[in-house]
Amino acid sequence: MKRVLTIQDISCIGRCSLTVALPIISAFEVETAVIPTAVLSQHTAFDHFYFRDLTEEIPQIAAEWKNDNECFDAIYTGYMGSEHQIDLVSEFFDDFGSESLTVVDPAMADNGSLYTGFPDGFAQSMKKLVKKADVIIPNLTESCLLLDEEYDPSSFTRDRIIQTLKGLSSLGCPKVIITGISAGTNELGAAGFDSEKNECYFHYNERFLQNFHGTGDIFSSVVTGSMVRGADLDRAVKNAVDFTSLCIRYTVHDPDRRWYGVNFEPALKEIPNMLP
Ligand code: PXL
Repeated sequence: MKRVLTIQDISCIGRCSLTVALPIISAFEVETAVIPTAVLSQHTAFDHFYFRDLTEEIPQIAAEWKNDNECFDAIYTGYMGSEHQIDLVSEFFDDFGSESLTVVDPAMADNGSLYTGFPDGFAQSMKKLVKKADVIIPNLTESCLLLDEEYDPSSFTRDRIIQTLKGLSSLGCPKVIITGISAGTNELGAAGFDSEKNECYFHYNERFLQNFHGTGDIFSSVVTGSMVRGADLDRAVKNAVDFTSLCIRYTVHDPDRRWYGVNFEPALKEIPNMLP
């Protein structure tokens, strides 16, 4: 059985980060190990939350694992609780990542702004991790932050998206996926660039009126599960777009609960059909 390690926070309520990565990657029939980067009562888009940083635990966990020569087919990182934590995870990649597919979701911003609690320089720190990744999965806001560009959603024509994919790849990452792009008013999807094949992929599905929280983490979990089970980038992007869209379809009748994440649970049964 393949084995993934995912490093991100556990938000006790709000269906994001570990509470979606674990069930989704497990549904790919992949063993899923975790390092929680922080414990939150609920994610930071709620107007109040308790936050307990777990940065100091990371080197201690790593030391135990080094002893046993633990290794992983993939390491997938998401929300990081602090800049120091990014440095520790970057060291973790050096120690454990040489044989692994490294997937970095620079989960730090959306709709033009950084998530609550992150300092202005956070994106500069995140670049260090992006440079070490095999696959990165930013949304449009995170793409602009990583490239030090202004965020102007109306400027994202197909050509600009291709230029952005290539710009991100030249930071040092061979495969790039940008999420949350649209082809027209009724479609929402993602674009991928595989620099080794010099190919771009665009996949879209239905666009819903309401935005729901946590969909980026669902998307990245499906990309990781798909790739570790042998899907190429094109297939992984299609799986993630279709699965995320299906989850939203199961949730649209419940717009008042948008901060509680999407109803991904009834969609899990589709995962076996996504394997190559
Ligand atoms: O879904 C991204 C995410 C993950 N973890 C925490 C968050 C967010 C986005 O707001 O606050 C704690």
